[in-house]
Amino acid sequence: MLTPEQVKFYRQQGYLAVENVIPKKLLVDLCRVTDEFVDKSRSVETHTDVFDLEPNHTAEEPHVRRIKSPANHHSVYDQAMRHPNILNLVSQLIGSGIRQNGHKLNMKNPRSGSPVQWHQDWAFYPHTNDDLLAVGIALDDMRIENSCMMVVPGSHTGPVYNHHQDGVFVGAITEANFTPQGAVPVEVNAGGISLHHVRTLHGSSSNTSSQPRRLFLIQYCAIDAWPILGVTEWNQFNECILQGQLTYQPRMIDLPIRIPRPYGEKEGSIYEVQSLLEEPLFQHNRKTFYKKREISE
Ligand SMILES: O=C(O)CCC(=O)C(=O)O
Repeated sequence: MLTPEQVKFYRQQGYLAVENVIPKKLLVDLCRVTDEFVDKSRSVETHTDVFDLEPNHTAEEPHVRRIKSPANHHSVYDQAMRHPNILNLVSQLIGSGIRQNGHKLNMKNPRSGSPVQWHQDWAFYPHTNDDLLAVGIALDDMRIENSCMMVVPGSHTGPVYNHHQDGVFVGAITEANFTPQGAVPVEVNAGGISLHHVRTLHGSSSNTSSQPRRLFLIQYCAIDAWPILGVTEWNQFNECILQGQLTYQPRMIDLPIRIPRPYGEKEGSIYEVQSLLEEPLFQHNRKTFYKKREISE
């Protein structure tokens, strides 16, 4: 269980790191299965329903930047997504009725790894209330050196930023003078988790270190939060309920949203969509913290 101090920290700061959440055996299994997936990626040359590939991916040297929807492809990921150690903590923050609305395993190989530009998850999936958060299961120790996620504390109560450029959704903040003022690293050891609120500003740089960085991200929603962009497949939607009963009375909160979300010439993963961004703050293969402050090359 989270302590009252941890709950207070999450409510005030919009993020939290919790150590020792995933049992050792499950962590070992997650790492092993992930290695197996990377090995399988040798047989593909372009993005698939399972793999999002780094530009330098080859059969000899596989570079996967994301396993898409991993819990749909292997029971070990599904087990982790439903693990009571996680659901009990998430319940304390968004209530006991929980639905998941997506999962992905983001990987940054040593001395490579695409950056994820600053964004708010709320721009991708606004709901009738914002009791939504993402949990990141750390498969490796997450440190600033190997490009752990960065967040701006308290930003979950601030503005909803523009993620559009020339009328299309680019999945990253496009406001001219935006700088992630006060950003901090979310450092956590392998087997621990990060949690961030759906409106918290976050992103991560390229990995210039010699250590890998693998983060299994799972998005959890309060069961009474209804997706404003709608539901395409009703049975599938309900299969995503992890705890609690379906409700026909979504809870509505007065919150800013930005829709619609027309895509430009790039669709697919966040990396693809963000590649249209004209002024990315994180640069490829550089550990740029943000525009005006470079912490290392
Ligand atoms: O992998 C990361 O550091 C952040 C990922 C993220 O925010 C995303 O995939 O939406």
